[in-house]
Amino acid sequence: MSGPNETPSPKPLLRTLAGDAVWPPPMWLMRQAGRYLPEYRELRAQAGDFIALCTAPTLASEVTLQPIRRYGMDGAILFSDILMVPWAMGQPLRFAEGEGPVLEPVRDATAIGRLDPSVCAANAAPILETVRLVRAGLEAEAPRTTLIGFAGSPFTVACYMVEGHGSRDFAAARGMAYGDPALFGRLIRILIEASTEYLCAQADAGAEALMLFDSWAGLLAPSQFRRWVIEPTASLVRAIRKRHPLIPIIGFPRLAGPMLIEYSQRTGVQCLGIDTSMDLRWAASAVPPRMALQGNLDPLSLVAGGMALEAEARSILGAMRGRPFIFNLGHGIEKVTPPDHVSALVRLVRTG
Ligand code: 1CP
Repeated sequence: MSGPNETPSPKPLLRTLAGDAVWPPPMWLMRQAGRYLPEYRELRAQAGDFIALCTAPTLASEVTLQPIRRYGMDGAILFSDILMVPWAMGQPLRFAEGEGPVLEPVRDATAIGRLDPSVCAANAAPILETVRLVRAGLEAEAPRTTLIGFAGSPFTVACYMVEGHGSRDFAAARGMAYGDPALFGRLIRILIEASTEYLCAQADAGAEALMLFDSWAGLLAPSQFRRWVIEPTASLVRAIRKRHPLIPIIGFPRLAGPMLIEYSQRTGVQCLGIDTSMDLRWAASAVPPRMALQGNLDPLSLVAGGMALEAEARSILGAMRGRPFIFNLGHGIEKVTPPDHVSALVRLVRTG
C-alpha cells in the first residue's frame, strides 16, 4: 500500500489491495504449493514429516517459490499451516498420513492455562526465517510477486485446538462456546494475542500482506458469528494495525453467507476472500465498493479443465471487471489437479 508521500507499488497484487481495479487481475491459488506438483512431492519426500518441512527454512522457502517459478503467480503464500500457532504455544501436534492434523485437545481451564501466547513468535523463529528467505528469493527472481503471510483466525484455530482433529461440525468447540463462553473466550483471547505477535513478526520479516483463514466461520449461528468471528477478527486487525498501520489484510470467512456484509463492515480487513458457494456479483454489491474481493473458482472445475474451466473462469472475470479483484480459487487446490490445467488458467486470466 502507498501513503500520501509514497509512489504506488509496482506490484499488481498490492495495488489491488490498495483499492485499484488492476486489469487483468492479479492471481494466485490457495494451496498453490502442494501435492499436485511433482517438484513438491520430491522435496516433501526429503523433509520427513510435515512439521519438519514447515520448520526447515531452506526447504519451506523452496516449496513456497515452486509455483512462482512454474506459473509466475502474483502472490506467494508462505508455506506453513494454521496449526503452527498452537504448536508454537506448546500444544502437542502431529500430522498423521491420510488422517490430517491430530492435537492433544484443550477442553478445560488447566489445559488452556498451560498455553503461553508470549512464546509463540519465538518458537516460530524457523517460520519467520522462511519468510525472510522467500522475500529475498522473490526480490531476486520475481520482483512483482507479493509475499503473503498468514494465520488461521482465532475461531478456526480454536476449533482444532478444542476438537483435537478435523471435523465436519466441530461440535466440541461450538458446544464449549455456548456452554462455557468465559473459558472459550479465554482461549480466543490467547489466540488473538499469539496471532498478533506471530503476524507482526511475519510482517517484520518481510510479509507484504497478511491473510486470515477462517475456514469454519460458516458453522456459526449469527449471534455466535458476531461474538467469535467478527469481534476477535476486529481486535486482531486493530492490534496488528497499531504496529503495521499500512499492511493490507485479507479476511476469508468461509461459508459466511450473508454474514459477509457485517464482516466487511466491522472487521477492518481490506480484502475479502470469497468461497466457491457465493455469488460474486452479490458479494460485490453487498460490500464497500473499494474493498477488494478474492476468489472464487471452484477447485473441481480446475481438476476438470477444458471448456468447464474456461466457462467458470470467464464468468468470474466478467463479474469482476472494473473493481479491485484478485483471481483465486474458492478453496484450496485439489491434490489431483493436473498442473497443465493451472497453466491454462493462468493464460486465460492473463489475457483478461
Ligand atoms: O502432508 C502434507 O503434505 C500435509 C498437507 C498440508 C499442506 C500442504 C496441510 C495439512 N497443510 C498444508 C499447507 C497449508 N495449510 C497452507 C500453505 C500455503 C498454501 O496455500 O500453499 C495453508 C495456507 C494452510 C491453511 C490451513 N491448514 C487451513 C485453512 C485453509 C483451508 O484449507 O480451509 C486449514 C483448515 C488447515 C488445517 C489443515 N492442515 C493440513 C490439513 C490436511 C488440514 C485440514 C484438516 C481438516 O480439517 O480435515
